[in-house]
Amino acid sequence: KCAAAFLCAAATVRGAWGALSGGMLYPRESPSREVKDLSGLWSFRADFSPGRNAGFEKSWFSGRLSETGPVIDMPVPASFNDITQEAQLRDFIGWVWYDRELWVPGRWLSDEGLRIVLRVGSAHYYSIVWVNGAKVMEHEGGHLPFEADVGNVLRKNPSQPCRITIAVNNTLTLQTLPPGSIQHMDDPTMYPPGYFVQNINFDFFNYAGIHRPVLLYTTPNVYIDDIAVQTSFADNIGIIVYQVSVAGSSEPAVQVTLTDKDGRCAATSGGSSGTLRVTDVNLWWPYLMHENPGYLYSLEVRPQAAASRPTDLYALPVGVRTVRVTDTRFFINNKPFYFHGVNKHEDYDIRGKGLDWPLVVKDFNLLKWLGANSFRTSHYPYAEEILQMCDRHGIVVIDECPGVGIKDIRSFGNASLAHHLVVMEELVRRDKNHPSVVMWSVANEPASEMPPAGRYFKELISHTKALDPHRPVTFVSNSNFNRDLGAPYVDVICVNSYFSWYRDPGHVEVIPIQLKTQFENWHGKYQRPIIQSEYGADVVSGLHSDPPMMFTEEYQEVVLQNYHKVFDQKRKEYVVGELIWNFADFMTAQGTLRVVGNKKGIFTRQRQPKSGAFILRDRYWRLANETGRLPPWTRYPCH
Ligand code: BDP
Repeated sequence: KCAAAFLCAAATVRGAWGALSGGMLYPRESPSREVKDLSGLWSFRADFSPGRNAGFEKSWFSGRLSETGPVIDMPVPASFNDITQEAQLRDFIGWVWYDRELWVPGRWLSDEGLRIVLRVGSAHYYSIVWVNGAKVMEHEGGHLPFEADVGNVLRKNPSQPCRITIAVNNTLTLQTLPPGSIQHMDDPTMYPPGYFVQNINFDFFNYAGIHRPVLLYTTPNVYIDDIAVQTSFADNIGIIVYQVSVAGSSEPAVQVTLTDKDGRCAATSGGSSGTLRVTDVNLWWPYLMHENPGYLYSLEVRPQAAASRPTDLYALPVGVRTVRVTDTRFFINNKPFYFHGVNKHEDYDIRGKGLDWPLVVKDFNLLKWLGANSFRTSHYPYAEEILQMCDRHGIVVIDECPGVGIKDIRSFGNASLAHHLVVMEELVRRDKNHPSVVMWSVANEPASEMPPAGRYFKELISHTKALDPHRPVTFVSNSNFNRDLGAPYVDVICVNSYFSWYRDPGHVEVIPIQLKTQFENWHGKYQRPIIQSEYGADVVSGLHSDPPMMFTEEYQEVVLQNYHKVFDQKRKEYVVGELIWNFADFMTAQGTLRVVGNKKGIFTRQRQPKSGAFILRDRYWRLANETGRLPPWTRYPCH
């Protein structure tokens, strides 16, 4: 099989799974750390050779990419798919190659007391990285960062510019997250020689490339490798239990200072682990739950190196808050919290899943306009920069891993589980300190009624709880409540349903009875709080019909209103949230059910509101006024 070779290439480089080493602190500048952002134009070539293996056979990493064939400009960060006019590149499966050259500051190279770290914010899906032709790291999986100390490689050639080469393969297998499979079409009367497609079981375009910034940053050789904080409070005293791991020194003394928003010292401590107590603490509150949401302290950590060596400094934003779940309620800071929010995607015209600041800020403005207090990172971890915005603005997050489309029984085996556990470790390692993150979601709509799902989810969820005993864990189900083998292990039931859409299309009148039955079944059986984690209807913006018909703005409105009636009854009992599917229209694979993408957004892909957005806005501000403590000037519609 022609394409088998490039799968083998992916298989031979696999093996990076295994124990995680080191922390994954977000690279921040400080007096001891510098950051060089390599965003911009890189050279790019997709390997269209039949086996997709020419790059390895001809060692494209050993010189400039432009020396081994034609290259095009490719922006980083961005998906490569929609950048050119070529359908072949949009739908490409296999290895793509990026490289660029840069000068590393001379003082970085001459100072042997510095580590120089190369970090990729995320690349989809399997990545291999070389510096000046020497392999420095491999990573499996999109949506999460990876990094390596490249100081030694760079110092070998201080007078030359530094060349970074990154090969990325978007091939999915039954053991990757998300899973996928390559199908070869062997009938020569129907398909050209070597023809194959990649099958996926998820409903968003499989964008690929370098999706988040590539950075070089420095730290001293004795450096803060990781920090973990756990917060609580008693009366007006905030309690921050911290743990610092310092690398490069066997017994470092650590000094910790907590400063408030105005830069005043709120508490201090010494030692690599300890407890800080903050009097008259400002708690971290969600947006619309308090007049001063998203309050962040800064935890300044300094290991004491030998007098002659530079001292590292890392300042971690910290929000003091608690999360607790009972069988009917979700509490933040001991107050019942109701999720009135959205599901999102990282998705936009041209850049696909590439991090894009104007889009990020626009989306936060829209969330606030809407009165949304939360979102789920459907169906993979979002950029750290987005979570930092959530921390600062008080937007609550259900943090989901890329466990989407697990539908094939072969994706419930040991290899899949082992990889899923590593991905959860990477996710918790990255996001554990974000106050906005209140729950982990280990999967979306897996085939959780299949026999192996019981053991799979039992292990996956208990492992996740061991990684982080302080946050509830869920996965999002659309299985039959009675046959769901994973549900017994979750803290909160998250259910997706599309009444009057995929089932009973056109019959909005069935929504109230079916939704009521859904809630009563799930709560009756599992005695857990429930979030309606998806519901909605496609709308081609601008289509109208009265009485409503599917795909018109009026139909989405009336679907929403019918769901809302039942939410209002059941939120008095045990329903703790509602998340619309979806915040905005987004691109999908082509198919008979999709009109240039999924149109269930309440905003178009270009972020213009459909009429459903106004229904939701009225509702969310009403809910906020009922459940929050808003000062008069923030109340809708004056906001
Ligand atoms: C749900 C999936 C989501 C889809 C949505 C839909 O979780 O990813 O986009 O259906 O069909 O089942 O619109």
